[in-house]
Amino acid sequence: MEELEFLTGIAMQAGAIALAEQAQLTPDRIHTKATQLDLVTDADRKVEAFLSREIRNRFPDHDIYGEETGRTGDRGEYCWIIDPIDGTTSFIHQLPNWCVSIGLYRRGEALASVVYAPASRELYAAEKGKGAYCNGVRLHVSARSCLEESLVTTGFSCLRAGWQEENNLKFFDRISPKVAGVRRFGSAALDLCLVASGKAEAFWELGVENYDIAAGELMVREAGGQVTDLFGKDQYPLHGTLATNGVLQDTMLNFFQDYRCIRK
Ligand code: 2AM
Ligand code: CA
Repeated sequence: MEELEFLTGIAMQAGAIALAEQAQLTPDRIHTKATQLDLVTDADRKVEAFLSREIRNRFPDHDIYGEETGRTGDRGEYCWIIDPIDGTTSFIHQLPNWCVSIGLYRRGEALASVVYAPASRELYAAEKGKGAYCNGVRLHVSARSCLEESLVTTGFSCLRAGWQEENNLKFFDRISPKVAGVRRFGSAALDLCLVASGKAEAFWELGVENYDIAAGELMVREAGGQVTDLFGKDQYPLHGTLATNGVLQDTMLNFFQDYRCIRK
């Protein structure tokens, strides 16, 4: 698919730009967004500007929706959803758990996606109906069905957004004793890739946005997994997000029976 080849190329170039920026990141290049905890760097903006420019040049009729600049274009058929750096806090702290995440959608349906983690040189790519791959190797979700043997990942974007009630701590407290381990890496896109890779059995989040999961959700589905909201329906990420190997979807959904969505 022409678009996936293009997507792979620009994601790798974007990753190289971000990696170079990370090496010379200084406090004056870090800024706050909605709150003191919500950070953006010059690198996020530079990478998004690069990706938007490349996409616009190649596909002038397509819409673009990016974390830092919002939506451009209103044709509504094709839309490229960009998270220039997913895991910005890790990026700022010189940790490796961040990535460039891009999904191509047609009328709301994911067609192709790429997640590139430059620090580990992992390039995840998926195409609808054609599978998901990491550095060319086909991905499959894990077959584990026993919750006690399962590794799950989550995040606390809701705390960063200042949620007082119905935040993720309740579910973290509930799920932690029932599984082999909970990991919190700080990048929803990479967490979804871990589920797709069969390294983690599940991922849940309450407060992430479309651009955090736009690429990773196709990765999970093309690797044989399942993605729903926390009610088991398809209103994710608005009503929370749950991705599993499929086998554990209902088991994990049981933890959220009293979940109340406070987002509109
Ligand atoms: P980011 O690094 O691009 O902000 C961590 O739990 C995950 O939540 C990351 O994917 C992070 O993406 C995202 N996240 C954290 N706070 C967020 C916010 N206020 N809005 C959207 N996504 C957020
Ligand atoms: Ca993000």
